[in-house]
Amino acid sequence: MNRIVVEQKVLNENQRIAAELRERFRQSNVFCLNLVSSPGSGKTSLLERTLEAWSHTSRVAILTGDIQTENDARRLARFGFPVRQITTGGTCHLDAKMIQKHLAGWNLSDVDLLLIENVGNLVCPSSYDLGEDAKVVLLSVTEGDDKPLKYPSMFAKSEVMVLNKMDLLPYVQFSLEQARENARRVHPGIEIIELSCTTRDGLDRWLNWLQSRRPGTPVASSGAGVNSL
Ligand SMILES: Nc1nc2c(ncn2[C@@H]2O[C@H](COP(=O)(O)OP(=O)(O)OP(=O)(O)O)[C@@H](O)[C@H]2O)c(=O)[nH]1
Ligand SMILES: [Mg+2]
Repeated sequence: MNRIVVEQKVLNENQRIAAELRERFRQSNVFCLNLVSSPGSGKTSLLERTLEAWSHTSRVAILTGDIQTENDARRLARFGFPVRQITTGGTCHLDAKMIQKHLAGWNLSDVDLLLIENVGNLVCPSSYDLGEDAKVVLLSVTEGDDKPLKYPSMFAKSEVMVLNKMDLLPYVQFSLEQARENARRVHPGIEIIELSCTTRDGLDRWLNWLQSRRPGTPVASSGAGVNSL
């Protein structure tokens, strides 16, 4: 019983800070995406493929969450955009306060698109609003097509499901049809984008979705993400 009361307070406080962040993003015209998935589904890989498609002059910034390491920030820093690692020290999700703290010193009027990579976890991040415009959930074909039903909150709250590692489809027991149906059972309107961060097939659909959702996001430089599944 006590645990429920404490959780409620934490979530209310998070909601308050998330609302402040959302207002700041609105005032600075920043479009913010929160990428969520199990560990290893390919969040950092998708960000790598996305950043490499854009010119360095694009007004993009990235916050990446991890329980312990700075590996992801190091991977993403290679593309020349401002990147900050949020190391949670054990906490299994990002919260709005962490975002607020790690935005310090960044002038949001210089940013059109803020990409947040959440900690790899298909449960907890769904409870913590970060002030984002949209959540994007990644599911890789190695994880099983039943995941939308087993972890419904994450899929219900996400605008898009990116089905990643499509290059591995021939080698695993994963029904695309079932995965799509399961996702639509928990979220009838969910957008589904199938791609492979390794082969880059399907990446154009992801880049096009970003463009359509937020006109003004960078256009892919020629040759990037041109293959379709
Ligand atoms: N075959 C294949 N491997 C992929 C693909 N995308 C990512 N990987 C591999 O999957 C592993 C995990 O990818 P990451 O991008 O680090 O995944 P993540 O979701 O950021 O992981 P966490 O930050 O630990 O939650 C790496 O070895 C990637 O090379 C893909 O499309 N196909
Ligand atoms: Mg990562």
